[in-house]
Amino acid sequence: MSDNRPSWRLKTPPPEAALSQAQQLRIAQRLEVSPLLVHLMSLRGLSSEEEMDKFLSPGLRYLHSLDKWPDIETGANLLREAIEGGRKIAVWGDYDVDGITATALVKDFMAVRGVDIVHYIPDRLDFGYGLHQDGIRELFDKGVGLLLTVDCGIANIEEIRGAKALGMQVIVTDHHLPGQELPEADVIINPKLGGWPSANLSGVGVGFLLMGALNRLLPGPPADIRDFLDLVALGTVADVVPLDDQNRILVKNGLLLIKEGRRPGIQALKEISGMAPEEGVGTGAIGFALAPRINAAGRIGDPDLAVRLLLEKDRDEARHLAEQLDKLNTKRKLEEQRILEEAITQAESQLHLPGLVLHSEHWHSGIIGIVASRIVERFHRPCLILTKENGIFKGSGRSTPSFDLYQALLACKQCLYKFGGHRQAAGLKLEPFQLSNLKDLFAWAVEEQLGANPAPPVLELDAELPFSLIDHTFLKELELLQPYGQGNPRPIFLSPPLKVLRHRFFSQKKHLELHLSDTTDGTSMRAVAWRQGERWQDTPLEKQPLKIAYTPRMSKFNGLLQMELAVQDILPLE
Ligand SMILES: [Mn+2]
Repeated sequence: MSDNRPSWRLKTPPPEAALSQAQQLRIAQRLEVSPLLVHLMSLRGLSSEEEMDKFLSPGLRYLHSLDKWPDIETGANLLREAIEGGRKIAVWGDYDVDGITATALVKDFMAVRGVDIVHYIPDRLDFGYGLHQDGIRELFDKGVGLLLTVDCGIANIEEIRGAKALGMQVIVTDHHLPGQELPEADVIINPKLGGWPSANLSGVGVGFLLMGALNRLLPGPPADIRDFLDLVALGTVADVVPLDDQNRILVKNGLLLIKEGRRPGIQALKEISGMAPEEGVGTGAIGFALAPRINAAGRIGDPDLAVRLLLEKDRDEARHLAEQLDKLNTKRKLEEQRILEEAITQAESQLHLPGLVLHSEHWHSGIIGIVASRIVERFHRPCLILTKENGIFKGSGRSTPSFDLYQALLACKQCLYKFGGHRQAAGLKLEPFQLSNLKDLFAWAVEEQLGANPAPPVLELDAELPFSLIDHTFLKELELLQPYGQGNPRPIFLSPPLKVLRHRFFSQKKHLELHLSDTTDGTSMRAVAWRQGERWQDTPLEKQPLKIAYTPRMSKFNGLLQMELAVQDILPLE
């Protein structure tokens, strides 16, 4: 196997955010934070005291007012007319967390305003993502007169034409990239159409704005629209959209609601994931604990289970539903592990290629996407994973940061039956006889973009941080940078040269614990390198100085809360 050791690079601020030491110091004094925190914010592209203040305290007052968002008013008016005219409304969502939270948000808001609507989440295996004729017909037969899509619809030209032909009104809300042709909906609300204060909203974020506008139009006392931000945070984080200033405001405030645990369904998910009732939830906990359990419903079960959970008002019933999701998630994890092992074996036989195409006839199509992500993490090259369903290969692809997967699939389109997606992730279908063509064309397309020998991964470091500067105050300050996400990664620091006082491997030598002393100031700290035991097994760690790339944090150790360093990587100094 090739050596995947990342090369380390110390980040510098983008030119427009480069500050002199005097400027950093002045801003630090005004905001009452350390100059290092100001430096970390400039690395994230922030250049003024005002921007940094807003970043540290992103209050809801900083959200752009509703009339700044194109087409939201028009959509809200159409909804109001439909409600007043007694038209039955259906919301059509998606089976991932963004689509499920968006569906729950619309339904919950409408219920609070006394409007009863129906919802529809397509089945992943039978129909896949987006609208389909059978479902539209089903809704029509139920008397639905207005179809509102969330997190989907922008690509469903034919299906929306069909709905219109049946006499339905259609409002499309979506955040996916529009194609050449737009659907003939009554209103299309999509931040990717341009003119929006933020193009990065998630599906549930768009739904939230639309309900906010409708809230002002309906007669009677308005709902407190802030109550729905927990759903917005959940869907936005799970969809991994960039946390730009507007998304940061929505997410940071939504996470506070999740911490409070007011929505029984989210609270039950926290509990079943082993979190304390009032425990704070960061983007990490959403990614590792809450989102996978919601997604499990759509991957290998019934996505409706997750919608019901998020809408449930009764705490006992919510707990019961969360248990069901948890069971599905456990099943998903086992299945994922099995597929991953087979996929790794295949990948290892393809390491002479810059891109991987892995396939089997019996991998679960709801899980191959996650496995593709794991393969990319491990082998640092773009990967397509295919499985056979109804005699046809169905695949899911994941990309590396510098690679445009959608462009690569465009270059393979002559052998594909169907494909779609974006730079980082895509889906595809092909006839089995095209498999070897796909392998050739994909290898060629990857080499075309990346060259025959892809560059080693780069580990970006925020700043050099000697151990003597790590204290509780600094750790509290770091928390202000949360929530982390795209464009705002968790800071990773570079240590000065260190001496290893002692070390041990634990959990069947999977992990490595180190006691380290900073040679520049004599401070010692405990550090843990998770999942790196195997790698350092044969290195005489005490014999040589080394540097680490690390993140300091609070951790429970022997029942006590204490400071600990999470080690990303180790660099022995010869
Ligand atoms: Mn989405």
